[in-house]
Amino acid sequence: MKLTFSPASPFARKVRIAAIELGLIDKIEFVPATVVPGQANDEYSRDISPLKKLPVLILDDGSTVLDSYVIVEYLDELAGGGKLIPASGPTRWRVKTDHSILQGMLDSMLLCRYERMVRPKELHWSAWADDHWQRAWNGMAMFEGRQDVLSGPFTIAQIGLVCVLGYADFRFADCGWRKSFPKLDAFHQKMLQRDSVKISVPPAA
Ligand SMILES: N[C@@H](CCC(=O)N[C@@H](CS)C(=O)NCC(=O)O)C(=O)O
Repeated sequence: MKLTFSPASPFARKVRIAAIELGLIDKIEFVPATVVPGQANDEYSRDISPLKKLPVLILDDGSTVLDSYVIVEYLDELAGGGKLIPASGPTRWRVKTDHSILQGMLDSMLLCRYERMVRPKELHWSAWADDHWQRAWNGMAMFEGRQDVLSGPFTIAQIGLVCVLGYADFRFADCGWRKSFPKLDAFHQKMLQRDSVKISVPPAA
């Protein structure tokens, strides 16, 4: 299998952590891809995904699996199922919902970053970027109070939270999340003891 990848992408990091934790990392070839908002990549759009986003998992028969959540679900099934996404019961739906919130936080952080850093200055819309940042911040505030996630078993929700906090450090280094959310800070430090989390920290910006 191949995975379109960038070390800066929090979504690709989620898949990398999951693949390591599931013991599947050696079965995946990481293929660096350049997809930039505001720039066409006709080959990628035609051959890999019309959405022009990474990560995409390309199976040996040439078919594709996306997006990052679906890739993790696919890998989880390959590893026997129920490892990072509970197989059934109320926990399954709680973990999936937590992950959806974290996914939305990452989407908002990315939009915020694109608005502030990629969009030409004269076209900036601060209220819109601030609104998206606030969604991410409100999500962090919510997870600060979720002891069940912070000290619970390692699932895709915890992986998602690690990716949110790592992306906050990477792209919004001055946002002060550690000071505002000490329980998230303790969680993040604990998670960094896992090899999968440590080796996937985004490169210095
Ligand atoms: N929902 C997607 C989001 C993926 C995503 O937004 N990837 C970003 C990189 S972090 C991207 O490819 N952006 C390029 C673009 O929008 O042109 C997932 O979970 O995989």
